[in-house]
Amino acid sequence: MEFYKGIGKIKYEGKDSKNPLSFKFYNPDEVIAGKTMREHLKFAMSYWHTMCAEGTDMFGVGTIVKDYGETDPMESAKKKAYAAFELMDKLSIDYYCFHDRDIAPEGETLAESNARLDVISDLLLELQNKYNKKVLWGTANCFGNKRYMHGAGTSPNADVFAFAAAQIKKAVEITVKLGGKGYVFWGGREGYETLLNTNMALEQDNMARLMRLTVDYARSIGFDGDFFIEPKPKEPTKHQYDFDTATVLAFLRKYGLDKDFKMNIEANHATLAAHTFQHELRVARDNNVFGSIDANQGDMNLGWDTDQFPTNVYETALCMYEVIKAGGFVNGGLNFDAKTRRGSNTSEDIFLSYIAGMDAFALGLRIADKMINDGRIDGFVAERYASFNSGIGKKIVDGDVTMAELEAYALEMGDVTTNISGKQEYLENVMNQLMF
Ligand code: XLS
Ligand code: NI
Ligand code: NI
Repeated sequence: MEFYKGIGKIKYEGKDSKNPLSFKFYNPDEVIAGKTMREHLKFAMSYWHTMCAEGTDMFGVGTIVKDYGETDPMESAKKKAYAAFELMDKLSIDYYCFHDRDIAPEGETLAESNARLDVISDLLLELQNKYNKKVLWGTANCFGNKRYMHGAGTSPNADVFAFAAAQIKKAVEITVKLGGKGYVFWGGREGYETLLNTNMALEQDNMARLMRLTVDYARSIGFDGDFFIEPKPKEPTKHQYDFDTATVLAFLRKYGLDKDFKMNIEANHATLAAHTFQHELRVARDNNVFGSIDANQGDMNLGWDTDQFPTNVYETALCMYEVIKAGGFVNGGLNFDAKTRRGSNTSEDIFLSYIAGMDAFALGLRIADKMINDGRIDGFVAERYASFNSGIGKKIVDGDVTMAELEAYALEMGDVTTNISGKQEYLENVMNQLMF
């Protein structure tokens, strides 16, 4: 059975092609800086947006039908799996990411939900082998069901904590069964609406307890991949604890979890935290916790997570620059945590959206490689800090100086006489020159 009829395998046709169903910039086997584009970019499909989301919003029902021709939820879940692999195959996407409830519908009881996951994960494993596809990461949806109205790991209700733990245990097992090298924590409702009813200290301690329990359990069943935590400052809760990379880092260090967790940075979440995407990536890279990316983009005029397919090449270029500088992906990759607009409601739109996103990142990779080879930007930054390579600067960096010595140095100097220009506009123009 074919779900995306009339759409064949998407091929690279180059930048002059006018065929909408072709890649203009993503040429999977082309080698850039010693690796194929496919290896650099490690594209993944998000099961929830691509296979499940029907275009609903706060004001209206779905505009896209995703029942795959079935009325029974389990039959629909099976067809969905077949459709998912057809789509990945046609788009040459090697990985996918999923929540437990995306792949198999929740049952009446936990036992029934788990049994359903067993059935569907058998099918997914079979399809992975047939199509040569892999799981990038798995996760548990601990935010959709009404039991999670006050959070999961941070719920004031211990029964909810226990239920979330049970759900995560199973999600980890399924991730391991499917060979995933990543497991994500996104604290969908791990935050608060008002401090008037919240014991923030206990909630954060409990979240750390849940993460520690998960790590220990996952390691005990042979999971040797990375745990990722995905920062987001707000939505759906007013204030989420995993606000941004810096906040999450402090949390992980406080609870001794920093050796097991890396960041899954999402572009739109950076925007919501009033940071650039590159800032979040840089903080992760500088602290050796860069892990994976949820590739999307927001809208600068809106204050919520619009999860649009990324098409802004300036952003993807600066992103790929950080990724290359971080040494590339190890267990992570580029997961398109993105959905077609409510008005883009055909199956073809899903393909056009992935093509747009993949081409934008392919361009980003090409430009990042140019930035690095060109060397003007890196060279400028190195030169800007050159005063720390010798003399008093070197002593400061080496920890080889006292306050009294610095005072003596400054007294002798009288005042600072030179400060070189930061040349922001020049560097922005270098970027344009490299891009166009
Ligand atoms: C929502 C998050 C979510 C995570 C996975 O804003 O981005 O989709 O990536 O739970
Ligand atoms: Ni995400
Ligand atoms: Ni998001």
